[in-house]
Amino acid sequence: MNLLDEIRQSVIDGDMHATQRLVQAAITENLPPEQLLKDGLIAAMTEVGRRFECGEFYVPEMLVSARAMKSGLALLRPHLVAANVQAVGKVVIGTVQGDLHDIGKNLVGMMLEGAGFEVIDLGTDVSAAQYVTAVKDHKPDIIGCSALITTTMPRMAEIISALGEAGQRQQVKVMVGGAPVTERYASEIGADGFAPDAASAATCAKELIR
Ligand code: B1M
Repeated sequence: MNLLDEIRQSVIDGDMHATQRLVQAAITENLPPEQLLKDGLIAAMTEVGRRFECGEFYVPEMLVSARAMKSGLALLRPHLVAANVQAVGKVVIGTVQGDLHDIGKNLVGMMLEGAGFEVIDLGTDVSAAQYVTAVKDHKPDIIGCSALITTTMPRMAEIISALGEAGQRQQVKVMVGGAPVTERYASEIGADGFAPDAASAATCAKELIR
């Protein structure tokens, strides 16, 4: 196995220490940072997403892989910046106001990073006004809203209205998700994209910016 194969395998195995060691070795061997990102970390998370979608992996496996990917990305990031490698897009993500559930949202954020997006995480209990400010400050391609409680789902519609009132609706795509959210609800409130899980969130985000 070459170094890139080993990096991919370590992420798929969720072996954070091996990922760090191998990414460091690849950096020392002067492998191009962009190749390390695309053919190493992103390729591994694409495979993790595929395994999740076909039922081979479950949330715990996806979490440990995402943690390994993040640890490799942390070592690689300064080299990506130095080499001026651009993210594929920018996503501002958060859990909507009144809702403190963040496990799924964090997983979505990690899968988006694994797919090459820059992710700005606003945390939980995020108001429509905070989204509007974040769109102004960060100019993302996509905003992601997560809701886990049926009573907090309407906050998503309020966020979409607030973006319209602030004249920002044409600037950003809105992706929604969370256990009680459905494709039908997403379309009723005028969201651009819906994903039922973290793996498909990464696919959906890529489609939204295409
Ligand atoms: Co809460 N809780 N909880 N809880 N909790 C639920 C959601 C609930 C279904 C439990 C139940 O009653 N059976 C219920 C909601 C019922 C309803 O809405 N009708 C509930 C309730 C009622 C509450 C409280 C009100 C309880 C109380 O205090 N009386 C309270 C609310 C607090 C608040 O938010 N204001 C509360 C509190 C908590 C804890 C703090 C204890 C804890 C959260 C810890 C944390 O997140 N840091 C908690 C937990 C853990 C749960 C359950 C057990 C698990 C949620 C979870 O993390 N799932 C949950 C019951 C359940 O789901 N079985 C429950 C794992 C996670 C990986 O999945 O979040 O669905 P999920 O994310 C998936 C997809 O949905 C999707 O991708 C993710 C990964 O594949 N996805 C997106 C998520 N966001 C996305 C965004 C996208 C795209 C996809 O695009 C942007």
